[in-house]
Amino acid sequence: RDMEVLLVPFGQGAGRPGSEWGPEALVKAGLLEKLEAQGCKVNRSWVVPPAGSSVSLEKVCAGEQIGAMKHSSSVRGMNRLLAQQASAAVRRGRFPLLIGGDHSLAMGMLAGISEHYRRLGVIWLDAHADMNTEATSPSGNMHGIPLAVAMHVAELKLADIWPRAQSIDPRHLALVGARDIDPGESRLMEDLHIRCFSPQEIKHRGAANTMLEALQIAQRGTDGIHLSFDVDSLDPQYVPGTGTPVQGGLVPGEIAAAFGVLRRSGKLTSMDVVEVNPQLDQPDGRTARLAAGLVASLFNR
Ligand code: DIR
Ligand code: MN
Ligand code: MN
Ligand code: MN
Repeated sequence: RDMEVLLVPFGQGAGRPGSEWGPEALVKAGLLEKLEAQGCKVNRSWVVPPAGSSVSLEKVCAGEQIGAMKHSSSVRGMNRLLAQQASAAVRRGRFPLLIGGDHSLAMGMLAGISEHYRRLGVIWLDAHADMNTEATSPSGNMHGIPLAVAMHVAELKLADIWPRAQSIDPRHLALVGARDIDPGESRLMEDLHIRCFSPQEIKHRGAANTMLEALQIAQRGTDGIHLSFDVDSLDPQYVPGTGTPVQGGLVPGEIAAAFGVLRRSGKLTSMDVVEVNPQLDQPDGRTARLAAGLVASLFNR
């Protein structure tokens, strides 16, 4: 498989620092070598603002603050750069794999990809629902709003990030592993009839069965499927290195089984792995190693 690995050392969408070191940790954990060993052609690029300094980041990202959201202008600026790269990767016929970084980066990814996959299905593997709006966000953190942005129900729209973007239809979205849902998110999920598979349901029915149903939701009537993998979907005992841990999460075997379903389907057209925070990880880097192994397993032939 011809892959475009987009390494984005950016964490300003999260409430605490550290996820900007995620790409380095995942590379160090051998993710790219694993992919290559499995026969993937890995084209890698670091997506950083020109000149790489925080000063130029602010310049690139100049713009007004949106409501009370923190770092909203730099998050938007970073996502514009990312959308451009993601779109270019699809145009070249490559599979875009984003390595973040915090989950606000999914906005740039979905913006760029949706230029090509106009009816994009999305599988969102996360402890959270990530569909607060600027009005409902209890934290002001941009990593809590990407799905509301993607569905064009927030103030910020995908089209503000990438002009040729297409919004995500809630009927083509499946949430997997969510167990920490804010009141505004819960209302939106009801209003839009969004399917959410809780860890409880996954444990009861089995991870493979659950993912089969999630896959059907993302596949029916769509022309591509994006998998968004927030590592906090896993239980904190396995992923100490993430910024917003929530008890009662999935075990690695459940993610592996769910990924097996996705791998065998051959339907994924893009992916991100986000919210690895090496500053919070154990010294042995176990969170990055676990995430690297699971991501690589998706592309094993
Ligand atoms: C919370 C946390 N719902 C918020 N969101 C996180 O800040 O809006 N998403 N951590 O991954
Ligand atoms: Mn998330
Ligand atoms: Mn999360
Ligand atoms: Mn209704």
